Amino acid sequence: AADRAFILGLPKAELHLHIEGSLEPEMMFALARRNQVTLPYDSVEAIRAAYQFTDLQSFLDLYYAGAAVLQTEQDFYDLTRAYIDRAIADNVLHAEIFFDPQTHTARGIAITTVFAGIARALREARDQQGFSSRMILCFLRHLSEDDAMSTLESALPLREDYADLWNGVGLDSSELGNPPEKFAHVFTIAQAMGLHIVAHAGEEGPPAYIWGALDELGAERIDHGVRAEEDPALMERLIKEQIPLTVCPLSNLKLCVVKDLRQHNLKRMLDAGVCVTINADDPSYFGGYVNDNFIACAEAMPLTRSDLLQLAANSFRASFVDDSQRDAWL
Ligand code: ES4
Ligand code: ZN
Repeated sequence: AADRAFILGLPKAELHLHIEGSLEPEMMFALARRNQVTLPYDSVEAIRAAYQFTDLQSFLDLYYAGAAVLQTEQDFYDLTRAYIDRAIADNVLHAEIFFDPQTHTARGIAITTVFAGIARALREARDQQGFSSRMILCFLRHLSEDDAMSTLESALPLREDYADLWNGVGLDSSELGNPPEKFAHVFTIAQAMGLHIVAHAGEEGPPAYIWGALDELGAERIDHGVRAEEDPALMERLIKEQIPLTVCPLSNLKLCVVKDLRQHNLKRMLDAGVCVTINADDPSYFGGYVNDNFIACAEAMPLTRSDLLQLAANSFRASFVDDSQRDAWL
């Protein structure tokens, strides 16, 4: 049996968490009612029953539809507040939270509404509970680079107001057919602005997309990256440069990236010396928060206490906080 108490007791950082993917069916229902949005489901159970995915796109279709209930600053606050409570329950001390402004601005929601709601919850949790966090603005790769550029421009005036939280940009959504190179220009500008860079790569896409994320976008961490194992030269680079992978095991299982967690390569990559971390991705859709991911891996692989300690340490090592903060956690 998995070392549940040991996992719960491990202080950890979460580095791959889409805030829109933490929207639980109960809140989706409540916000739909509050905002007079009609959902194509008549119960919370019906929503959960619909969460059976065959690949990334089959998930994204429901994820974007669900996000339509998020409309006001209070909605984004409530969503973030609920995530923080779950994270604190899992002994997460620090979270770097992805958000997808384009999912909301495309529906006429102002980007300031999105920033303000998320940030109010994060600052309140910092001040009242000592919960540390950052915000990573993600561009949707199924949209054009021009659209990403307009999004970055619309966020620019918010840089000072959110300097305590917003320190990075990322790339998510439909990977296949949307290689990193498509966004080289917007990431060059973001990097010149002093923002940290991450990108989803090697989830469904080939190792070439991981090379592209590193060399064309300047990614400092790779989100997922599980297909790196297919390319020995890439593995060598990830190990030599200690480029972190934010792996999301239950996500990989639910999206059929792997058939069974016993076949997942997380433990092999950890043993090879890759800086692997465990994360929840979209916990409401994939059936578990970060500790559920740790427990499922500990049962399937299995992981030793030393592996679990390494994974937790890696999460702090890979975080985008100042060295003094990082050293205090390690
Ligand atoms: C995502 Cl699992 C995953 N992959 C790519 N983009 C995403 N957005 C939210 N979850
Ligand atoms: Zn993700």
